[in-house]
Amino acid sequence: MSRTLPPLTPHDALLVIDMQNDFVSPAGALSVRGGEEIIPGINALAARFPHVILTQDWHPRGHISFASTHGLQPFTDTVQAPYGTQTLWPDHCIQNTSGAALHSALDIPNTELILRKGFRKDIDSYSAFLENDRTTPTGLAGYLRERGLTRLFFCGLAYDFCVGFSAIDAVQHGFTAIVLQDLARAVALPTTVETTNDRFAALNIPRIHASHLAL
Ligand code: VGL
Ligand code: ZN
Repeated sequence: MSRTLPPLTPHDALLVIDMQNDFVSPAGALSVRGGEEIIPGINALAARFPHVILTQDWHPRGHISFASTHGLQPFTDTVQAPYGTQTLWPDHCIQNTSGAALHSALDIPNTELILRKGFRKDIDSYSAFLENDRTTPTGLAGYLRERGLTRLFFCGLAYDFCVGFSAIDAVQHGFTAIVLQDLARAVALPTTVETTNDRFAALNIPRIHASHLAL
């Protein structure tokens, strides 16, 4: 755990991952435990960041990642997609539904970009950079590069899926990534949190608390 970090610069961006009703609300379709409690901290941190980018999971009906599409069970069943094993989820974040909307308590007026991902019916996308086929780009790397945003701080949901994959891909695209552990919550399927922590460690991705950020 890092204790101090250099102060923020104009090259720093906060990426707020998938703070949508279906993940955040206890009654959401794919509710992540503790999702609501990180909202105030995210709002407060975002207000002090020079740049803020939000992501939105944005699936069509019948999406490949929905268990219902295959007549299978969410969380435990998987399918073999052309790109490999795809975990199956409850129907969630369907385009233009209230479940896909950003949570109403999220209050980040200085948001510069809302990036939608997972909109291709046959490819899921945990990462904000690369879809689950690991080859289809979302365009975010080019956007960040063109804007000179080089150091990226990650918070939101879910720690072990979209936050984790995004931070890892950020490093693999040449960006510096830092994860705000206290401002993220996990789905926590068996082994997913451990696997995420191991991958962060292997790539030297720091996990810090927002209070350790010298703003
Ligand atoms: C996510 C599972 C399915 C996430 C999105 O935001 O972490 N997890 N779709
Ligand atoms: Zn999804």
